[in-house]
Amino acid sequence: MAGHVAVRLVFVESDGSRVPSRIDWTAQQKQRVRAEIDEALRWWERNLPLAQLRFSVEEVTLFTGYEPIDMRLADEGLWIGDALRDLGLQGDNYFALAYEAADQLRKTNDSDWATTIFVVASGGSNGGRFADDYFAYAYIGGPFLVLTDEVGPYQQSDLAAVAAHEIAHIFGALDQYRAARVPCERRSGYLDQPTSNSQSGNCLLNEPSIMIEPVGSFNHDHIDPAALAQIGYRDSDGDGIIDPLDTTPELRLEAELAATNRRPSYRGSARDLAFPTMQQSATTINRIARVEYRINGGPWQFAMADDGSYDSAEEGFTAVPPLYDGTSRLEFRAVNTVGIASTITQTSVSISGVGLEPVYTIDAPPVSASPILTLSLQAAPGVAQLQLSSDPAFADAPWQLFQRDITVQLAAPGAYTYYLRFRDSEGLTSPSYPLLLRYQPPMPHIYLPLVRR
Ligand SMILES: [Ca+2]
Ligand SMILES: [Ca+2]
Ligand SMILES: [Ca+2]
Ligand SMILES: [Zn+2]
Repeated sequence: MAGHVAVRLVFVESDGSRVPSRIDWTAQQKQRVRAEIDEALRWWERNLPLAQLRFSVEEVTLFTGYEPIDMRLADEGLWIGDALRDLGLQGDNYFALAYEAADQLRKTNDSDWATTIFVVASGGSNGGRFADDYFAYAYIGGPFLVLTDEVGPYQQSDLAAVAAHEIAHIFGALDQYRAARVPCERRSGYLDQPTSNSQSGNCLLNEPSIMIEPVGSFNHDHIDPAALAQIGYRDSDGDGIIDPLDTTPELRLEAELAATNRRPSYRGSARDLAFPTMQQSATTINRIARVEYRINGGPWQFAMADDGSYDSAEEGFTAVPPLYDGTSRLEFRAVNTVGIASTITQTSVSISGVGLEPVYTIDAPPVSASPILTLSLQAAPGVAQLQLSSDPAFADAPWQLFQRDITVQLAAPGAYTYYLRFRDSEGLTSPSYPLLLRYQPPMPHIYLPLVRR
């Protein structure tokens, strides 16, 4: 359970087309259920601080010809199939439809995961339970979970706690209460972890948990280590990045292309390597954040993504390093969205005919008391233009005429990295130079309260 999870919250409504409708949702009931679901989602976000967890909810009412609360678990496909076809999907296999619905939702929201929560109105019948007494269940690993609005023997105000328990199943956690009879050794989840806190058998752990008793655990934020490990929340090397997010990118330099403007260009690809899993196919939700290279150990230079932006787990890149005459050592690496870098791929190249590397001096005040800073520049003759940006790719930063003094205005107190590069009259660009700019205003005056008499 990590990253952005899109949730489709479905209020299932009987329309009387197959059997007479007995129960109708009211706006007030829907609002109450929505608030409880939101509470459950906030609970997980709060309790998994290393997971970068964020839920977004899309609420929808979908119709079925059946009265779902009067049905049994074995017949769930009838009303769930109706509801998913009401969403506009086609087909008979309701599990396939549920995966398709989740996949669509994930794509629309550009989220990492998606799931569906079906809530059925019980209208007080059978103590808020289905015909065979179920009131809340989920499929391990998804694609959906089901709740009645009155959650059976629980209080309506405990719907959040029950939903929190079911959501854990969606991400691989198994039940631990005695009656579920899950053996300690049964493994589950992305990390394939045992149920060591199960009450069935003599398990290693015996801790209060949302997977044993939802209500008290919900109120006291109790999730045992085994359930945490099953949902992937384990940090084996203690670096603050949980295992499924603790991934490393791989970089491949594929070609050195013919020189353009006397400088060779390089093409390659970078790919984030998923944390290994025993259970399902390996997946990473991290993306390549950038590919960069340095020349003779100088500052890191930004390589452009072939499709214009670094926004997926696999990216092609192209770079035209700003090289000058002589032999240069080039080191390439990829960095992912959790800040982990690939190993460095090194190459060297000799070029001539470009000229010698010009010398630039950039003087910036170490700390400025004003938000407006002045940079003093010295450059070789022939330098015509410069580009200054807080973006290492210089997107949207216009080339401006070279000046000896340029000013930067910072928005708020703090430290900022800016990048500066030059271009000569022949169109050759220099490497980009990172600048750390600090704006630290003097201590504010303390105003004494004005007393009116
Ligand atoms: Ca109805
Ligand atoms: Ca880690
Ligand atoms: Ca891309
Ligand atoms: Zn359960």
